[in-house]
Amino acid sequence: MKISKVAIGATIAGVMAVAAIVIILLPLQSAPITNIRSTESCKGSASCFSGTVTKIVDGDTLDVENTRIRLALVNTPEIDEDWYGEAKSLTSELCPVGSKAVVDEDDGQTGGSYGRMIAKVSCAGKVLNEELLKADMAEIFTNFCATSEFRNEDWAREYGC
Ligand SMILES: [Ca+2]
Ligand SMILES: [Ca+2]
Repeated sequence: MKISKVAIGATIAGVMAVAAIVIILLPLQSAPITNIRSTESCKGSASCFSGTVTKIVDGDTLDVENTRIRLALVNTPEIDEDWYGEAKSLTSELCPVGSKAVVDEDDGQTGGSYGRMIAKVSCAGKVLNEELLKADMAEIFTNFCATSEFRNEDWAREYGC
């Protein structure tokens, strides 16, 4: 009898110790990670993250946390073309270096483009891809309408997809 009581006591103590460890460790396991799928809206299952804008390369290309991003479905003028500077300035205004951007990788183009991730970028709630089209600073890349994850979004359809 004595032995079994001791055994029961030891078992209860053991279970409580394990429970305490689980309770302590659970919050650590659910600590936030860089993937922000649960808190911000991203489409598909490819990369989705938020981070600081670190460089504006040109109107349709920028670095977010040192990942080079090529905007999906839009094309702004190259350095030797008219409106190059204006398009780059608009991107700098909407997504200034140091501000936060949300990057939603194009699930239809996960292969990227020349080492750049193809994505939809949002800054302060505005979709950069859409704003460039609205301001007439970019053309829609109709060649990629068939493959892009974003082809059915209002802005893509409105400008030619
Ligand atoms: Ca996506
Ligand atoms: Ca371009």
